[in-house]
Parts: sequence; structure tokens; C-alpha cells
Amino acid sequence: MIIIKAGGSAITDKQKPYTPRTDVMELIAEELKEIKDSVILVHGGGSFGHYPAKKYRLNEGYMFPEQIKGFSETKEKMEELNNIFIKILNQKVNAVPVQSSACIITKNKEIFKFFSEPVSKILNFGAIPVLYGDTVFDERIGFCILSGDRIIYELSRIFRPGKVVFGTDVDGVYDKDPRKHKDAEIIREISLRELSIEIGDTEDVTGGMGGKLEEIRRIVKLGIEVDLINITVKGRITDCVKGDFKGTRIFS
Ligand code: ATP
Ligand code: IP8
Repeated sequence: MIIIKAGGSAITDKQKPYTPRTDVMELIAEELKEIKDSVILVHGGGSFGHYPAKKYRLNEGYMFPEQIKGFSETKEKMEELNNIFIKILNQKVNAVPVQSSACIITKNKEIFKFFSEPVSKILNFGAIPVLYGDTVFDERIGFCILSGDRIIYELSRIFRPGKVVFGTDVDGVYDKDPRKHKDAEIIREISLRELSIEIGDTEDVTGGMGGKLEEIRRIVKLGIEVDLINITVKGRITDCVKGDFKGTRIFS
């Protein structure tokens, strides 16, 4: 099994609120069609989830009644993004959406309860379960934003995939943000010991690249290989699955 994250930086234009990148979604659908192994797909929020989540400070938990409007608004936008993606995926594969908030409860932002049986059932039928970063209810703080990256950690714990692939709009992990620094250098291989969340920014409500590296660290600790690749480039997912990957490999 392989778990793939379709990052919001790839499937949306993060600079423009609520702008999908359907060309990248089509590319992903095309590549998934070629994978013989079973796949779980998880997508992020990009410019659909992060704008309303930030505006209503949803990741700080419940503080004031107006946030409820933000909670449903964010959910509405994530469903919209998921619908666009599912329609495109279904032209090439059988993709079945799983609404994270309907099967996951967190406690202080960590996954506390996860009814994962629907995911298993979808896999049993040879289809692709598609989960996504979402607003979820939290036992301690009322609600929070659950990132696709954290969902992947939990899925990895439950399903023990052979490989996890994080797809974004950059070629891998760099020594600093390549979008802000022209002299940023790519790191081709990085061990758990060398991995520092300091090399990532923290702009998003779920921590941006820094938050992602934190989840990657936890997945690698399970003994699972993690690759970070650019999924806006044709062929990168297929190459990665075949073992001929171009990106950053994180190992224990
Ligand atoms: P989303 O959370 O919306 O699903 P994503 O999973 O695609 O998005 P981001 O959190 O947007 O991931 O992280 C990817 C972005 O991180 C890149 O577009 C890049 O500009 C930025 N970034 C910051 N620091 C680094 C770094 N050291 N190496 C690589 N990318 C970095
Ligand atoms: O984009 C966050 O998930 P991520 C989703 O994977 C929302 O961090 C709702 C902002």
C-alpha cells in the first residue's frame, strides 16, 4: 500500500483564495491510474481551507460564537475542493470521498477516535479512499483544524503502508524556503537525526512545511519510508512509485 498526499500547494493556487488547479488534479488522476498497488489519497486545504480557517482562528479552538460560522464556511469550502477533485479523479479511477470530520474526533488536536472501517471497505473494493484536511470536533478545545498530514500519520499507524509520498509544488525539502530564497539548496536525503522543523516556515494554520516535517518525523519513526516530491510535474508520482524518485527521501 502507498499513501499519497496531494498538497494544497499543488492542487490549488495558494496566492488566490478558492482557486483550484484542475490541470494538476488531472495529472494526478492520470498517474493514479497507472499504480497497481492499493492507494489511499489525502488532500490538503490550500487556498480553500486555509483562508477561512485563519480568518476565524479555528485552530485555536472554540473562543467566540462567530467561529461557528467560520467552522461551517471552512467545511463548505473543503467539500467544494473535494468535489472538484473527486469529479476529475473519477474520470480515471474509482475514488471515494471520506469526510474526515464524520469519522474523526481529536483531543487537543491529536487524533483521539478514528472510525477507519469505511477506509478499509473502500480499499477492499479496489477503490481509492480520499480523505482531506478538515475542521473537526475536539474533546478538549471544542474544535480545531486537522491537517491532511496528521491524518496521514494516523493512517500510517493503522494501515502500515510500504511508502508515504508527500506531494507539493516544490521539488523537495530545501535548506530554506525555495519560494523566498533563490539560493535555497535541495536536500536529496535526510535522516531523522538531521531533520529539523526549523527549515520550514509556519505560515499556514497547520504549520506549513514545519508542521509537515513534524508529521513526517512521526511517520518515519514507524519504520515507513517517506518521499517528498513535486506533483505538479508529470511523471513524478509514477517514477516515485517505481523507485526512481526525484525529490527528498526521509529515512530513520
Ligand atoms: P496544504 O497544507 O495546503 O495541503 P501542502 O501540503 O502542499 O499544502 P505547504 O504547507 O504549502 O504544503 O508546504 C509547501 C510549501 O512549503 C512550498 O510551496 C514552499 O514554498 C514552502 N516551504 C517553506 N520552507 C520550505 C523548505 N525548507 N523546503 C521546501 N519548501 C518549503
Ligand atoms: O492543508 C488543513 O489541512 P492541510 C485543512 O493538509 C484546512 O494542512 C481546513 C485548513
